Amino acid sequence: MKSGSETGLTGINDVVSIDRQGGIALVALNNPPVNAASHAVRSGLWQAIETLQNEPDIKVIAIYGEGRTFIAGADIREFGKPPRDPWLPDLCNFIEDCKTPVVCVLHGTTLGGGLEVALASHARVALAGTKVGLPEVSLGILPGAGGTQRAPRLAGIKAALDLITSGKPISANQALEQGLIDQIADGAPREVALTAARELLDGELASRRTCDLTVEDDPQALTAMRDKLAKTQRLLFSPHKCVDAVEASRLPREEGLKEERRLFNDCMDSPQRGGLVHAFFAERAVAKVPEASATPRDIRKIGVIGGGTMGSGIATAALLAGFQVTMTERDKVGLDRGTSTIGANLDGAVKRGKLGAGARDEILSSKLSTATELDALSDADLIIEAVFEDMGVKREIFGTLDKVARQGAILASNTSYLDIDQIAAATSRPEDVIGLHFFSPAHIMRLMEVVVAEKTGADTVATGFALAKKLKKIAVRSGVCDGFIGNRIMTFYKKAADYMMMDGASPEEIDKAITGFGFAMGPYQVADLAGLDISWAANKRRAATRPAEERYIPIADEICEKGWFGRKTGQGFYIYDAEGTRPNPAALAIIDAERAKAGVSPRTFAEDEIVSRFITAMILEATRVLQEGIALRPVDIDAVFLFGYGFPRFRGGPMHTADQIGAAELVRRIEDYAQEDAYYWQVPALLRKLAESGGTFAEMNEQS
Ligand code: TC6
Repeated sequence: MKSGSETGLTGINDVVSIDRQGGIALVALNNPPVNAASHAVRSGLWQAIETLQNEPDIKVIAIYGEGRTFIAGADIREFGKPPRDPWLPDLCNFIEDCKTPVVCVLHGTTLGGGLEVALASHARVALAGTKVGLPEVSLGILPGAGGTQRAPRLAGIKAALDLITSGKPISANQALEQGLIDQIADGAPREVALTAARELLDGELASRRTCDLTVEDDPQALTAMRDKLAKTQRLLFSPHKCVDAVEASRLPREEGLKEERRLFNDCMDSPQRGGLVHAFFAERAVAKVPEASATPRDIRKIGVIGGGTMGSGIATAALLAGFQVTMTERDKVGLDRGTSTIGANLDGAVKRGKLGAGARDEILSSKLSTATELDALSDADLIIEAVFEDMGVKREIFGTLDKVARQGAILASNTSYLDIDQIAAATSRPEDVIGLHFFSPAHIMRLMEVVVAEKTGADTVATGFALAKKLKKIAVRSGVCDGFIGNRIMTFYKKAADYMMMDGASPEEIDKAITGFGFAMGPYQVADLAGLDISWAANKRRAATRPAEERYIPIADEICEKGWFGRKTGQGFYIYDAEGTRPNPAALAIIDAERAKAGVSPRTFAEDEIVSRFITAMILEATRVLQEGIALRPVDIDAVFLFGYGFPRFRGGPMHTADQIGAAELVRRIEDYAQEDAYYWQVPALLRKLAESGGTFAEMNEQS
């Protein structure tokens, strides 16, 4: 402790200080950016409580946070490192046992360990607008600082189960209704802390120990939650442990806390925790790009060229973020179709609670305009082209934009494969040209690849990232190559699936193995949903440059030749009709015929072999993308697959998974598979280097 006095400020350490105001001690936390309960915060708070409870003049202790939030949780960066005393659970018990009443003032996003500190104190006041929650489950753990024991005591078992197993924050009003907090107040945290302390002294605010409350048993709520999780969170570990821990709140405090600790440790040991924490940081790490320090251009008006599914989705995303949008199409029919798709998208947003019912029509009438000429985009700050994938058409459009767009406007293409350098070369201002690759449905999917061409300006890149933030999307920087990061890797691993299909596995078996790994959909379910005609067109485009050594599987092309493009035509690899979804016997017949033609005698593939080949292929191509510098770091590839391709979050992404498997084992697998097809299965130099040096992709993230 630096100094002490009867009145005035005492600095406990760099992040915790005490201000004595008569009989009231205000304890301020100041650990930017989110007041995470780091070791310094925990030890500072411990010392503050220890000191103050031994000062007879101090009648109330009020804890509040400086900056944008009260404690937003345990410091996630300390996870996996050796624990340092005091532990958060011990600190919470220490606060609960404190002889002097303790009140916490909550503001911002009081989450996880932050809410647990508050639940352990003797009264809680939240600033209006505060969000509170126990999001630990989304990091693969449970609220292990007494949250599973104290939340049920205050809010009941059912509300605690919902809060803890969903991980979703609730509003201060909901928290008040549930009994998690005692009061909502207006003002600055310090001022509210002083008032709350005075009210506590006057008896206007009640003070009580949460552990003294008894939990009303609710076996029905526990069973209902277990049933729900068995269906919806089958593959996840921690949600089920959360329920067990809440159930233990029926025990006396010490026994319940012991059980919570046991279950918490099980979660900490689960590999899912590592994957989920990696995903949390991946989401934030991708914004750290070389161009981050450039000043983004001001974007207010957005032009979207094309009213198809993609164009309408992009326009919807922009409208939902409050931008003024002009959509162009070739004719009125196209515009009507686009406008009605946007209307339907906005209806969906209303249904999902993202938009108020009245706002839909207001947006359509005041924020959206349409035109059949590109001239209408002359005042747009950013123009996003989303027409079909044809280089000639795109170059023509960009040539025209070069003439009509205002100076300083950003010209973006939503192409999923094509060369942005070539598109940029159709203009006289390549520094303004960039790829903004959205994923369908564009108003829902969180990923956006920001494709940086050779001459793209740093401020153009920074604008892409700033736009993504406004659209609530996760932007990942990609270099130029066929398919950029995501589609390039997908095109490669899809071939591994096709080879297994040709050699004996059915599309259904492959999809089942991949969904069993945790993907929301298998590759053939995805292909049917995306439209088989899309990959058919890409296959035709690539046919001329396809290397002679490459094994080519024409099964999907033949399905397309029948006019079956997947879901949109009612059949593809599967049939979609009133009887439900099932394997398409005609597609299976095509597969049989192709095998016979190629002289393949089909063999069986176990589920783990399917997963191994699929994931190894994904990592193989991802490693090439990395060594070519298309992706900046392994974590960028993880983010692309987590947020754009349904990679199971609890596995942290392909590169995090690669580290779990180990580079040496991956090399061994590739060399093994290469005995059948030495052209497809080639060990990338970077992977071999990691295998030889014992290095990891995680280390590459840290070094970058
Ligand atoms: C827990 O409490 C367990 C308890 C039991 C123990 C026994 N730790 O998201 P932003 C960083 S588990 C360390 O961009 P926002 C973040 O990485 C925890 N660092 O801001 C970023 O750093 P960068 C339960 C953290 O305003 C910076 O802060 N709590 C933590 O959009 C800004 O973050 C949670 O799960 C942390 N806990 O959103 C809450 N939190 O600038 C996790 C953030 O170097 N956090 N950082 O990249 C969040 O949900 C959000 O960060 C937010 C603020 C809503 C608090």
